[in-house]
Amino acid sequence: MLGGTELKVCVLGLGYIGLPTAAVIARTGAQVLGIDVSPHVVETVNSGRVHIEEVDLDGLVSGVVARGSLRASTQIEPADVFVIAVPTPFGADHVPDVGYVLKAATAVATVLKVGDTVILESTSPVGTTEQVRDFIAELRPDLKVPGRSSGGHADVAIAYCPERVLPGRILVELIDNDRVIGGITPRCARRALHFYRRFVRGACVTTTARAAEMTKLTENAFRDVNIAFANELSRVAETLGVDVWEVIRLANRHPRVNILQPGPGVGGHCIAVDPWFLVHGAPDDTQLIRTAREVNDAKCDHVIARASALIAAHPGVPVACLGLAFKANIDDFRESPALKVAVALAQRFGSRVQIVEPYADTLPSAFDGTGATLVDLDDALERAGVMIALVDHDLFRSVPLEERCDKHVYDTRGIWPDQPAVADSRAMRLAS
Ligand code: SAJ
Repeated sequence: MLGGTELKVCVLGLGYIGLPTAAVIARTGAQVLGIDVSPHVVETVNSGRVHIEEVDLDGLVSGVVARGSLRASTQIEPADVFVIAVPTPFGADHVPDVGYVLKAATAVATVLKVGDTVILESTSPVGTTEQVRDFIAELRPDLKVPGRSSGGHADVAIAYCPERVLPGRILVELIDNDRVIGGITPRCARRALHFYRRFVRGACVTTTARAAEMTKLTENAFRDVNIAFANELSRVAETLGVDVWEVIRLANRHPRVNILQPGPGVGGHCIAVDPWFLVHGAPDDTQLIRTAREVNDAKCDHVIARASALIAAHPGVPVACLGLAFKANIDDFRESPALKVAVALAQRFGSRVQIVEPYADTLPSAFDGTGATLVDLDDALERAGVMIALVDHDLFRSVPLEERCDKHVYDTRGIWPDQPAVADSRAMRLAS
């Protein structure tokens, strides 16, 4: 059935990855059923709407739902291909929690039949796809699973293919990015490859499930280590009284240097989480990866200390915190360092603190009882005497110098290169 127009696909998890993936597959003419534990999500998708903000996703979902190619349910149904895209958080001590993956595998096992393909897309510790295979083998002893049954071909294919898309560009990157497809066996990898060819324009490269799992973790750990380098540089530059943004701009003129941008820490549900899966898998061999995580987390506390010192140095002056999202131009506040900083400042300075976040209608509950208020950018620019820039939303970048030059500014993202260095930065250094 693979490649035919009647292909039935079941996507488990309709979050930031699952819903766009389900919609893109539905656009190829496949019959897609999206499964989610939340009745609200299921209802929203079935009415042709979306519960997450992502460029062009609303139009795509409403189109494929109207055409009858995509529907959602809380109950799994038989299909030809199952794509598991559920969260993999970590628990206490950063131990990975693959409970949602195994729960999804349990549901798949109830309807699995000869000829089906099961693909895990969730970012997972190395060995999880084999765990899924073992789980299915135990629940369905009637089926020959790959790599465990001797004699003849396996009845089902099981593979790992990590998503690698960037929030804000998901629909483009789902199609254009290369995919790494790791099979439990080479035959499993080829089956999954055949499926991805339906909608991926980038190269599809096959390997083992374990190598594909580690590849995904490696990509995000690589980025985390490089951001940690930038964050460490920003602290060195503060100590030495140098403008880190200028140093990075100049260093990046070297043909083999490409330093990332410092910020208030690393957020989101990927870069701040996935490196721990490598640390957990090989604790004695991951000094650098672990330290990078710690450097990035410590940067957030450092920003809270410096911002607090700046605010305390100007008693009674209204403060504007610009941004809560974990990065620019998105509405996602998960693991957001900007949110953590703003909440800490609101808890300490109460109603003096105003929050500007164009992607929020109300303040998150973490601000309850602090006295902080959500205001629009114009109000903040009119009233605030201290401004802490926490997110590089385009809206904030567009504020010209004439609207900021009379304020005490702490720009944690380097969005305003023309902001004059003020005596405050020395005061902040001494106080923090
Ligand atoms: N950040 C910096 N400085 C930078 C770049 C990012 O401080 O120079 C911060 C951001 O502000 C944010 C965090 O890092 O708080 C993460 O943002 P991001 O844009 O680096 O990454 P994500 O989490 O949106 O998406 C990443 C991507 N991975 C890589 O680029 C290697 C994406 O391709 C993955 O699909 C995604 O993780 C995922 O789902 O794993």
